[in-house]
Amino acid sequence: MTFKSGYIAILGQPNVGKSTLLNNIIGEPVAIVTPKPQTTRNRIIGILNRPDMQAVFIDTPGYHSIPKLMNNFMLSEIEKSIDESDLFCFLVDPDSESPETDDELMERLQGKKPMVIVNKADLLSQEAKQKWALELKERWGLKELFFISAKTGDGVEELVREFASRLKEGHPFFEGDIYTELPLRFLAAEAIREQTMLLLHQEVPYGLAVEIISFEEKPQITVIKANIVVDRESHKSMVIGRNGQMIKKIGTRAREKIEFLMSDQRVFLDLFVKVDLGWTTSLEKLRQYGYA
Ligand SMILES: Nc1nc2c(ncn2[C@@H]2O[C@H](COP(=O)(O)OP(=O)(O)OP(=O)(O)O)[C@@H](O)[C@H]2O)c(=O)[nH]1
Ligand SMILES: [Mg+2]
Repeated sequence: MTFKSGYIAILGQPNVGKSTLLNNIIGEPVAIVTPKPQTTRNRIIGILNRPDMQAVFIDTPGYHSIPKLMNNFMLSEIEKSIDESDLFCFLVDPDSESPETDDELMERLQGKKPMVIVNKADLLSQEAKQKWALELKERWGLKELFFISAKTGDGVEELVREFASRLKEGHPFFEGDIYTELPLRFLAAEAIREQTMLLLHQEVPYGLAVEIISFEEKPQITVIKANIVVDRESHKSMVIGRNGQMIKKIGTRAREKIEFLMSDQRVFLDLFVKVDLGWTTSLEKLRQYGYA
């Protein structure tokens, strides 16, 4: 039996469902998902191990070009992912408000034969699918186009089989049966950021970061202390909530997710709020919170 392996980058504009697709393929909630654009900030590795292949997926931040410091970091994460990968999944929302951004990314992927995938097909009628298939094929001169629903899983297994047929023969990159090589500290910080984003509806998300203060794995329990960092004084009270109700809720939900990621080991999570005025505009601060 020939064994195949390779890196597959998942690319596309914010909110198209890249992280949902990664999680569906891997079968674990490795990347955080929220209804808000620009959820993913770092490259997220998910490893699919099958008897005849190891496919290493890289979920990337949403492709966009608003000139801000954080975005420069996110764009560099996208660039690295493109350089490292053998295959390219280009997720599109055909009804995108910014089709020119898709054109830009398509230009960047010139010569790399990206597989163009329309996600959220569960929201499209049969007629809409036909219409978009025609339009997108003509716009980019495509021979084929894939329709999937990362949320329901429709079309995902067919897609994975397509990757398998396109990957080259090679050895596994990662030993054992691990599904990611991201450290638990990072996954825990992401789980806290995810629950904060899900529970807060204002503009807090963009100035939000999570800083792990300590992470102690004891025999019976893992004790994690973390700061939820906001960039404005007024955001502190939103995160805390009336009588501390909000931060308590964030803590409970994030702890449950971290326990799940740690195969149901017990976790004690202690959360604090830290105001770091305008941190998103300082290169040094970005580095401090892991965005460099
Ligand atoms: N109906 C439907 N919703 C989906 C599908 N895939 C993703 N979503 C939803 O779309 C939203 C964004 O999903 P994400 O996976 O976070 O999108 P993303 O591309 O990773 O977003 P960024 O990290 O911000 O770039 C979430 O609310 C998902 O539940 C799908 O196939 N169908
Ligand atoms: Mg994402």
